[in-house]
Amino acid sequence: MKVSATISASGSGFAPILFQGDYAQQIQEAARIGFEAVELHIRDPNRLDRRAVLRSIKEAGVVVSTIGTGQAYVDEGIFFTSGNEEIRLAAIERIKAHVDFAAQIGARVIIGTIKGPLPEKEPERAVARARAKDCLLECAEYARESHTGLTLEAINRYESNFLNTAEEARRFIEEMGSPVVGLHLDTFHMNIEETSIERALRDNADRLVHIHLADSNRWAPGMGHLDFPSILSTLRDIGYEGYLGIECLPLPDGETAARQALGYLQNLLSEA
Ligand code: LER
Ligand code: MN
Repeated sequence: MKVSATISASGSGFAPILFQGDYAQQIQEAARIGFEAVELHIRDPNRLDRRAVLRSIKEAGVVVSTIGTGQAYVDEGIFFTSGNEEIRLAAIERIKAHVDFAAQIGARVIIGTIKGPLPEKEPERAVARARAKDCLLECAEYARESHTGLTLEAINRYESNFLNTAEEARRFIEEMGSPVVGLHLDTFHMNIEETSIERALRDNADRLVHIHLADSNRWAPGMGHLDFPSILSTLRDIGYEGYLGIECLPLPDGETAARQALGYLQNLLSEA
């Protein structure tokens, strides 16, 4: 299990990111602190200086584990469940652009908040859910053709009313039946939604492809009251070999949070 640092351009409404600013510089900074992998949160890959990012990844010798895509929803309002076809098509095109870049760098593409919210009542709710499934299936087929994986993230009820628990996300993945969509869990959301974080990890081990780590207060692991020794030993027990993406608030500042997360987790990982 390698620890991956979240990086994003500054100025997004999405806050729990360790390194914010110029991507190429922040990749160097994450590597300098000791991270072997990075998770790039990108609003629009078509507006990114991809060459500079590719150069920086190579120079820093880091792997890109994953690409976060939620900023397109938070900052631009495009999402899969929308009743407006233009908005749905824009969300699909955006994810396809992420897949193109991810295929180039061997990363997985995260489907988190871009899935969008559901209306409160039926029958509109079921219609929106089916729209999300169709959009995701189209993206999954595109990803499959370029040998790229997608991760579907369960997100807590205060941020989304669609796929809150590991079980709900897992069932949605199974209904879709695409081999390239895996389950993505996040300890911050799990702390709110799951009866037991460890049990949810065990029950869904066969689908788990990515995990975000943050403590109970969304500060770096070790700064709240989650039991990370137990969480990591469960991940080890279930044979999880993916990345540990540190998606936490950059508090008291990004570098301190990054050093805290990495030092704390490396210590736990070395106690095999
Ligand atoms: C949202 O809170 C979150 O956890 C992100 O990973 C969504 O993409
Ligand atoms: Mn997350």
